[in-house]
Amino acid sequence: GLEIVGLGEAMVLFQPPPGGLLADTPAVEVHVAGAELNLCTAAARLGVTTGFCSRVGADPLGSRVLTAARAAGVDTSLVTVDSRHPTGLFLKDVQRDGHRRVHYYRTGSAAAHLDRADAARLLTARPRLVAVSGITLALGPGPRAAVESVLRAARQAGITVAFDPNLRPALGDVDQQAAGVRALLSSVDVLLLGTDEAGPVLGVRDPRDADEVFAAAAAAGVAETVLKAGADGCYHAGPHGGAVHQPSAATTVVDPVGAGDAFAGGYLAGRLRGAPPAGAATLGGALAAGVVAAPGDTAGLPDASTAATLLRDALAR
Ligand code: KDG
Repeated sequence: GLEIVGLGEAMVLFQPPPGGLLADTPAVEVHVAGAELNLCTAAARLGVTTGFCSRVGADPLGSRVLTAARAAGVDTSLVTVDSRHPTGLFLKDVQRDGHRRVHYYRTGSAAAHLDRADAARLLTARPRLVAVSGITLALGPGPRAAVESVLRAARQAGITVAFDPNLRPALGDVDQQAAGVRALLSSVDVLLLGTDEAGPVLGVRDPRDADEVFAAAAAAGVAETVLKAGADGCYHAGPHGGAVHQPSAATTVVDPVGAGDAFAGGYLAGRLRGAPPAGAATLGGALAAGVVAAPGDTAGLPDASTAATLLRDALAR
């Protein structure tokens, strides 16, 4: 069976090569991306069996998503091909000051038509862990219902729920997205969130006060929390519950998008294989450092043999 299944939308990403801008680049790089697929790609690199549950269009971009997922070792038998709606795409611009902007072309996409039927398909696969994010909640009522029905059934089915709010200003009002996430927290086992998300999602006063963030998440019913602090690394649970800081392993930053997903994939893979939070966070941090050093969302992940060594180290911690 599958250990991790990600539920969400994958898209094709068109991005100028490093240093280029959409406004005048003569050529773009083409990548496949999507938070939950990125997470599965990272976990698969570590040898964890992963699957992706989604819909793509019956078009070349859909083929490209499927091909990339399979090449990454991610099972696609839970992806359906929708002949009536297209595969979504997005463009990414990394400005000269390092600021990035995404432009989505995903309204009405195949994955925007996810619904309870997809949840039912996912549940029949009986993964050990399901990875979902706030992005899917923001895609519309159908996708939201898909996430809700997976979460409702998960505990009974013995499936661990990992959740990343992934608040996306380009998808609409962030406070509304945060409220949607908050409503589901009592069904979440592992919450991985960014410091910029802790305020809107958990209502904490100081999002960099990791102990306050952990306490607020626990009060909302979350068993395990990881706070991602970007260039400042992360905070994971210590042996006695309190938050422990871990510095970032990144040395070169080319494109930070996708780092959170790689971190989550590494962290969850480590936890599934029995690593303590500290080891899992080190593993996630190592994968994230690779991803930020390369364009695209998953380029820069370590090769399988380096990944195996990182996993062994994580288990030894
Ligand atoms: O975390 C990276 C994602 O944001 C990116 O891959 C695109 O899934 C995506 C989204 O909806 O923003």
